[in-house]
Amino acid sequence: MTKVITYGTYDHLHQGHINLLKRAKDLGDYLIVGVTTENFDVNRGKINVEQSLMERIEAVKALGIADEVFPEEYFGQKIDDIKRFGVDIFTVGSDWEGHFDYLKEYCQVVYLPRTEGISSTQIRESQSYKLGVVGTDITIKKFVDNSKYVNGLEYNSIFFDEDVYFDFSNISNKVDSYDDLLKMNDVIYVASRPEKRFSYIKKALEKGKHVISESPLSFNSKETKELISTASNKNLILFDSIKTAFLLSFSRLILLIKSGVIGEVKAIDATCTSLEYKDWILKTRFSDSLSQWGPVGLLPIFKILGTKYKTFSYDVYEIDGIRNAYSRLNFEYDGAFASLALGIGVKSESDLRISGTDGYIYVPSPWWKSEYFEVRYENRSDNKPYFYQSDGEGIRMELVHFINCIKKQSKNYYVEDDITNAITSTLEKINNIEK
Ligand code: C2G
Repeated sequence: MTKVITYGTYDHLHQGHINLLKRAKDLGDYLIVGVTTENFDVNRGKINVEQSLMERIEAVKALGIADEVFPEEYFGQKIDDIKRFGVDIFTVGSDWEGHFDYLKEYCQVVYLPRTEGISSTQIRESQSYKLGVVGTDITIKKFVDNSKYVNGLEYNSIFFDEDVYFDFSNISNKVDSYDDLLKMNDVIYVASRPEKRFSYIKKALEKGKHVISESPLSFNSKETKELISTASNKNLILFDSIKTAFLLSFSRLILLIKSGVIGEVKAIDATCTSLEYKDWILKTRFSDSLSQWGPVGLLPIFKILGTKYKTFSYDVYEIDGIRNAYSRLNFEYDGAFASLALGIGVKSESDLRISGTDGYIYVPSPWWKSEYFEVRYENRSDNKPYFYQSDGEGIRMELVHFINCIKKQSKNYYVEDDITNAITSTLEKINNIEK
């Protein structure tokens, strides 16, 4: 019996895939098909896959061509599989010509002709959304750069609503008014100063546009609730943009904690500081430590301990005339504490520690974009490092999820509405008193 093996993502299974699977089957008597997992695809730079692993496996199985279907999870697995299944022929489409020649040591390698004129990318791009940007925040650069990697989203134009501080010369197509921006685009990215976000978001939603906005959406609980309910009533997607939530390492860390690897969580200590944009903030008064760092700092606390803290206290300090340039926030929960230090005029070790009854998790500085963390125990030999690659500091995955939510009319489950509301209401408590 001649055993043949082939691999693929098979996102939105199409005629090209089907032709290839038939040709592969014709090479022998028994066809084995490896379907890539989400994790493996992200690691090999394929971030736009829309269907889940189960959906893709089911679709391949339903064709009835393959005798066996299984997940492909890691680099190097092909060698293992070939040995494990006793494979005679490895095959893929001619787009991979030469790439898998290293497998010739283990079996015959055949590159089959590819079907021209059809691809998963084409199917995913068949509905592409035009992206308009409003604001002057430094994050715009990274955001527009990373949007290029996302199928179904196409940067279109920008409205600078005030004098720009940074060199945005790489960003083309400036428009003269927010109304023009709304007319030309399907989705709006709001990166203005915090106090202007509410009115931009509100107007965009009223015009039927999906919105992704820097966080916090507002410093007023009523306003944030209003935006969330307007979006929901109009079946529009509103994303409270906190990139860290989409970092693979951060989302895996949350799952690990929920599965009990460090026991019961008793304390969370997070520090977020940077001097990088101090000059900008001093000159433009664009933000302070609370608006700059508050949402990301609060994210692990609310994700792990929930949004219903028992007590909340804080201290804020002025530096160089910036109100709230350094702040410390303390939360008390039933049986747990959390503390947060946020600074734009102070530099400190910006790490994250989550302490539990069995051990703790350490995420090194700068933890909000770290691809690495460690689970540590009393007995050091039990310590375990974790590494998860995420290109684009979470922005790419965030945009992919944003587009998927628009297409599937589903909710953002990385930053849920109760977290968005709790971020606003917590920052509001400080702002009300500090005004
Ligand atoms: N294919 C094809 N014709 C097309 C599109 C795809 O023959 N028009 C083939 C590809 O060459 C591949 C298979 O269909 O052999 C699956 O394609 P994808 O789902 O795009 O998967 P791919 O990224 O090519 O993964 O470990 C994974 C493998 O390396 C291949």
